[in-house]
Amino acid sequence: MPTPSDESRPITLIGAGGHARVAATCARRAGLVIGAVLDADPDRIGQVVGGVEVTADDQRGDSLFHLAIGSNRTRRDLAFARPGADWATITDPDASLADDVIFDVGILIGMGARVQAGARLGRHVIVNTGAIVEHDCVVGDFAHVAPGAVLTGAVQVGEGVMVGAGSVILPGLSIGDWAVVGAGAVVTRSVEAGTTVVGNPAHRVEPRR
Ligand code: JB2
Repeated sequence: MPTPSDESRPITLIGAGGHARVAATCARRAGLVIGAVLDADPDRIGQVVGGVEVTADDQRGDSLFHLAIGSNRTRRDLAFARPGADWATITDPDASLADDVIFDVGILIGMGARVQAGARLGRHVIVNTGAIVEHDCVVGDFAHVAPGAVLTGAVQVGEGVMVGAGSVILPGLSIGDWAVVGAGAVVTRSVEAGTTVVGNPAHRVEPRR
């Protein structure tokens, strides 16, 4: 497993939206070099992200990449589309990490985020600005812990889960794969895979179409 932000090679960011600007900021603060920023949207070509001009998507195979896109499904699809790629983890220097955190690849840990003892983070996870992942939590591949969200101890977050901004998940609960926890929710019971919960205490709602 890589240690966070230990790369000296330039990183190619995939995506050039708001999340890429966050990733670029954290990377530069961590002393990492952004070598290229790729976007599939022609309207974004020529914009500047992290001091680098955005260029068109390509299939270069020799780079170190980071999937800088907020959509969990898009990060998953693009990770599978580049199976042999080398993925960089970006850790903001103002994040706090326990010594024994286990990291998979391609993770972003934002400004002021905290990840406590015994936590495990899956591949291409986002622990966004000021989020807290407490002791012994497991965060599944492609999940996003949005700004200010709190996973209290020993929470199990499945693959692709969106943990909304400012939400709180009480200790020992499980959030099933691809579930969505709405912003500000207080989750007091485990959440089934693929469902959306909102409110305090959190209750299930039909997802917006
Ligand atoms: O296959 C692709 C591809 N698919 C989408 N290749 C490349 N190189 N780029 C791709 N993209 C690009 O990701 C889109 O064309 C788009 O420019 C970018 C995603 O930007 P967007 O502005 O849609 O959102 P974001 O992912 O940067 O930020 C979202 O998620 C964050 C976590 C927003 O909701 C933010 O508010 C949020 N903080």
